Amino acid sequence: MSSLPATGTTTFTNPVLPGFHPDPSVCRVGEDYYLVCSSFEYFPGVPVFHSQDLVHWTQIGNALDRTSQLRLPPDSPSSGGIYAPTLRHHDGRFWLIVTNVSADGNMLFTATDPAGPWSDPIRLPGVPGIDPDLAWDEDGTCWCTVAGVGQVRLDPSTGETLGPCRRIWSGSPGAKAPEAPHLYRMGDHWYLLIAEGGTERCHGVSIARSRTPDGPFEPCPANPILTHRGTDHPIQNTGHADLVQGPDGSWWMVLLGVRPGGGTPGWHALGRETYLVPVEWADGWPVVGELSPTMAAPPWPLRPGATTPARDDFDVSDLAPHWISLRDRPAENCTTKERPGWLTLRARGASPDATDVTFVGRRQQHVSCRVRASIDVGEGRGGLTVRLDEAHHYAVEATSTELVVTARIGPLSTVVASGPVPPGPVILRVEVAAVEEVRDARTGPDTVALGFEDQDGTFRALAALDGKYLTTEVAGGFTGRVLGMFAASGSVHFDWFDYEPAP
Ligand code: 6LW
Repeated sequence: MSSLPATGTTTFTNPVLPGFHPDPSVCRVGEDYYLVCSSFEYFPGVPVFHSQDLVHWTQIGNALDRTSQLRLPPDSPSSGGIYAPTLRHHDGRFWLIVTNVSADGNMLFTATDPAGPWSDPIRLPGVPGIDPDLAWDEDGTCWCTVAGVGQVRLDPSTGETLGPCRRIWSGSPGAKAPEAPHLYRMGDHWYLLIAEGGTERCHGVSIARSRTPDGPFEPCPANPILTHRGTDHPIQNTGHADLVQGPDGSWWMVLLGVRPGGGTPGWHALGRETYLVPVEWADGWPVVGELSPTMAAPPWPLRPGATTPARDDFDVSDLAPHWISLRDRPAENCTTKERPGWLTLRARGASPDATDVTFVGRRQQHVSCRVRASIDVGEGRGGLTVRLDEAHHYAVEATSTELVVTARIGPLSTVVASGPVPPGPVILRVEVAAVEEVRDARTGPDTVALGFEDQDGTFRALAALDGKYLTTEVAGGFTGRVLGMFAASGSVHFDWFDYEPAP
């Protein structure tokens, strides 16, 4: 293997999966790596990524793309739904275990191709709690370990549990929320990796080991092996990790972290993102390398995969896998077939306040970015929205005569600005700009400007709003910003949608 990365670069950028991509779980099959994340109230759920270098990830599908696999009731809350998957490869198949906290609890899925199709769910009524992990020992016993930290043996072909769920570790004394367990056989030991301290600023990663998969577990004397709690590191909330070996046999960790911006307490808009960090071993324990926005490239060729183009013209009938909707996506409400070359959204809920609003969006992946969409509302009403959840969103909405900017922040909802529809094709635009200067403690992380384009392409902002209200520190929950199109009444057509990082 060449010692110089193929791209000639000597560094890579963290996060490796920017935007709302929390709770990463990774597995390796030969030269290929696959990674999955939590998806909460969004449909399709559990995005699946592929990489050959651990640095560049291409989305190849969503594991749960049928309502038979993913039931998200219309009234299920934001940040409900799908929590913390584990992805493993065993016995020639991919295994995905995940919790749907809004409907079916713990479930197991299998696939021969991680791009899909994935099986219908095998329900796991005997597996309690969240964050299920799967590991197999030499004699074929399947161990399912959950937050807490509990463990139960499982027949993965039926979902039947064999015996009771036993507590095998409680994490570090005094630390809250021991969760996100992953169990690995390495040499003579079984290692139990967990997150603890909660998924906010105190998050961290700890580990214990045992000679047998079910304990007793001996904690690492250096726990937590990774945390940024109590520091002013630009990457915070670091935790919920999974381990994997690089192509050269070196060890690496994927984990989640956030990038708070602005003044105090710091607000993060993009949700929990996926990071990559090297791991070395000393005295039989993992030692996590320094995590930073710019990292030394691994010693194998970097192999960038396909990137998502800035523009989606809606010229192909199936939506690309990065497009997500809320709770379900019935074909009659979201189609590229009604008007070829356009995405047609047919309204259900009357605004982004509604849990059943017809919405198609993508994750905000850059702290500064620009979204544009060409819209034809006909006699209907719809537009672009910047969404954290039903109770936290901004929108620029068009009718046949008027453009309106709305803001919903918790219980308060207001029309911020309005103006006449411009002549010619209507192009709505949103610009998110990270703050360049924190003027005082209350300076938000970014500004969200909403408006339209003149015929010469000039941006006409109708309003520019503080982005802090669309962050997890204000809204709560586990998700991140999603930028997208919605229909609030009638049928609304979109000719194209552009997402670009700001220059
Ligand atoms: C997840 C838990 C956590 O189940 O947050 O960061 C919860 N960790 O492990 C939701 O993502």
